[in-house]
Amino acid sequence: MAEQIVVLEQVETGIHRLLVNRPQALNALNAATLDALEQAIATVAADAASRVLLVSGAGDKAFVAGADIAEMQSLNTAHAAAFSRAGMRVMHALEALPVPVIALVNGYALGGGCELALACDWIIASERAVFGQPEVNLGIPPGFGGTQRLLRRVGRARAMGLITTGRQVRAEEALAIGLVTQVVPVAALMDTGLAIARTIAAKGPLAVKLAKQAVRHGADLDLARACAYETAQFAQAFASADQKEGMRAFLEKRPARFSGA
Ligand code: DAK
Repeated sequence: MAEQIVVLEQVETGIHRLLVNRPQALNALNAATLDALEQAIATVAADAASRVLLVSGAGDKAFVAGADIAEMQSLNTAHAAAFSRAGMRVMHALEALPVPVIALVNGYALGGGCELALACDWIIASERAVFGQPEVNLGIPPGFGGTQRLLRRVGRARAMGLITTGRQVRAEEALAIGLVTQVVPVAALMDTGLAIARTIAAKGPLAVKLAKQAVRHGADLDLARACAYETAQFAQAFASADQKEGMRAFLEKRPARFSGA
């Protein structure tokens, strides 16, 4: 059987890992990979038992080295638009997942690969991670939301500097500018992601989802509207069994048994 270009596996109850699996091309995103990613993300979205998604790349050289340049080079305008829409759909779908999504980046995360990592809620990097938006070297600007998500993650001046020069940054600099939240040895990357995933999976599932929505939507609103949104999310939690169980368990001095309802 042919190797799957995208592998979705359930690592543990509630914890999925999405693996981009084209190591021979440094996991570059071609149209088939984007389609497979879209399907896999839809599977996670439809799984009510899902709690956390980890995203990584196969092999030891790259998370994802970008959109597939070999496939892109001969695109006409119509195909380029279709390719761009497919990439945008993947990034939006990933970002819109109700559960936290963590990118585990080892090696190159360039162009569309950096954009894929940016569409995740946060990024944990190995010491060998390298980030960049080198599209200007190819005569194109970023096309999968990189100008907007990098801007929101690291600020305007830093995003502008990285995007217009194509300069690549290593893990330590990525940490210093807030592009990643943590840098760990290569061998510890998956275990670090799993440990965080387990911590999240043990919390009230509905509370985690409501909090994620508030952070995500609130980031694009002014403070007053964002706080009103948070109030609505907070109030919604009080219609849940999880809120009753969480508070009862605290008062009874025992661990909570959340159902996600
Ligand atoms: N696409 C296709 N193949 C790639 C690739 C890529 N992005 N990156 C690497 N590969 C392939 C190489 O061609 C090579 O294949 P073979 O020659 O073995 O067949 C294999 O992976 C190993 O790569 P190297 O031999 O180059 O490995 P090195 O260690 O020497 O170098 C590198 C690693 C990551 C520094 C180098 O491979 C590199 O510079 N890769 C390209 C990085 C890059 O420029 N990435 C950005 C791609 S542009 C759009 C929407 C979005 C986008 C565009 C349009 N629309 C609006 C339509 C997004 C654009 C991008 O992401």
